[in-house]
Amino acid sequence: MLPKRRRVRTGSPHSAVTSSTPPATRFPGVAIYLAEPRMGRSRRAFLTRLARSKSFRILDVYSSDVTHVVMEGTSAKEAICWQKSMDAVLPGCPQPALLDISWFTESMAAGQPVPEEGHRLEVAEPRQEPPSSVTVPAYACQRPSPLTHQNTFLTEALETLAEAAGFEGNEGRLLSFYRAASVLKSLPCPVTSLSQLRGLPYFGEHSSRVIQELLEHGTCEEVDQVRCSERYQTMKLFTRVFGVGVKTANRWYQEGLRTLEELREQPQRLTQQQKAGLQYYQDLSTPVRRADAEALQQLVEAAVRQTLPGATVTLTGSFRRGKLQGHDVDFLITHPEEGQEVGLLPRVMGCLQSQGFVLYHQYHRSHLADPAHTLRRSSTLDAFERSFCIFCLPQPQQTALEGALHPCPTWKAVRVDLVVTPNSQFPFALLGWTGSQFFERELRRFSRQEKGLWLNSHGLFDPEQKRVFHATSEEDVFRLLGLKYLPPEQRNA
Ligand code: DCP
Ligand code: MG
Repeated sequence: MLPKRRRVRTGSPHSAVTSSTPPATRFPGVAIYLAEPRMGRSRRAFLTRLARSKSFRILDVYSSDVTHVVMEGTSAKEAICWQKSMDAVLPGCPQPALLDISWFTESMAAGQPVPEEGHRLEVAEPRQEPPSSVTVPAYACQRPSPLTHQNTFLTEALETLAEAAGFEGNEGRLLSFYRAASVLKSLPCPVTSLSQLRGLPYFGEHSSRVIQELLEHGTCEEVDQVRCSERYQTMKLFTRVFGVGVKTANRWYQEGLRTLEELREQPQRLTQQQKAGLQYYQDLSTPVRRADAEALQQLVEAAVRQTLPGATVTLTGSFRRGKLQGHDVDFLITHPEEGQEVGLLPRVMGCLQSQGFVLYHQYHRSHLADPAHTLRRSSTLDAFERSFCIFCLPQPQQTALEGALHPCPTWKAVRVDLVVTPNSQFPFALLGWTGSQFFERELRRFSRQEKGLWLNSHGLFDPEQKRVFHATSEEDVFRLLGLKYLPPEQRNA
């Protein structure tokens, strides 16, 4: 393990209350004892100050008051031995929870005690050691990435830095942080020590330093600074507006704009899409729930059935990967008989509009005159017939009493993407629109770099042999690429 850092940070616990004067505590049921053996005295003193600055109760001496014993770099076997020796000194003492340092660092980051599950030193075997002994394949499409994982606290920090790099147009840095975060998402256990990163792909000096700081202090100064900065907050605010990408947000920022009100005052510089985005900003920045996605699926299915019997509607995007919330709802429409789908979307939109479900939509005609052309361009943008919409989704009716107590709006604006694909391209479109965005990026990179093939949402192309591959399912596409099949819920890279 790398040496622990001992630098003094602005506003850090070094400047907080001294260990001899414990302050008022906010969590009366929690009295922590930091067991020193592997921790070292100065680190223990640092962690004590950190915890007290966050109003946790830390006991300097082990006693019957202790409810939580925290250890670092200690196996469960060693922890139990330690506990037995304490029991010998203080017989009859109630048994405290024996916890790994990961419980402590997560609690510090959360500002309150987190659940103990997953942090207990209770197995009569050595602590689960490094995923560094776990082999992690280099591409995200070669490994399962479940929806929930063990390292959220670390991946969120790395993803903030990736996002900030994206705002500065620094693609290399963005990818480095996303790749490192994605590796952590696929690990079977929480990272509690830097040594566990050894041998993992994409952990360079910078990402490792961020993880080290998070593990030692519960926070990372660089990440905190980014999150608090005017630049990051404004770029986030602007890029959340429907129709605003990083380039536009950056231009507005450089021109001195900082708020949505300032944007609204200058309608002449906004596209129709951005105007709609601002108009419904509040609703659109509220996560869409799975129940909303299912209600929308019923609306879209009814309109599609009415317009073209036999046509199918498939929910894609984050909801297909099992997420309970998303920023929009993505649907893929096709018909088993190739050609029947041509010109379908304007008719479906007309049907939905006549029922009052469409607040805004932008229709894109298909550019599929030559499907192989889109592959030869190796483009990541697809050329399907599609509509970027804002739907007016009726909300469940309230009873009179509920309405009187907590009146809720009767409808909600929701972003919806409708994409139409010819049946022969459906497996590629389904794979391409299921995501995650990073997973797709990795899949295309793997195809190109490892197999010499170009993949996008229209198909798979061999540029040397000038050959387009056929597939009838997603499983076929994985097989063609020589990859083990990953179901949608394992593509949350
Ligand atoms: N997609 C892609 N490349 C892009 C944009 C999208 O590969 N530049 C694919 C992968 C995405 C899918 O399309 O998962 C749907 O795009 P969304 O932006 O709707 O992303 P998600 O549905 O995954 O997430 P969210 O919950 O934010 O909507
Ligand atoms: Mg989506």
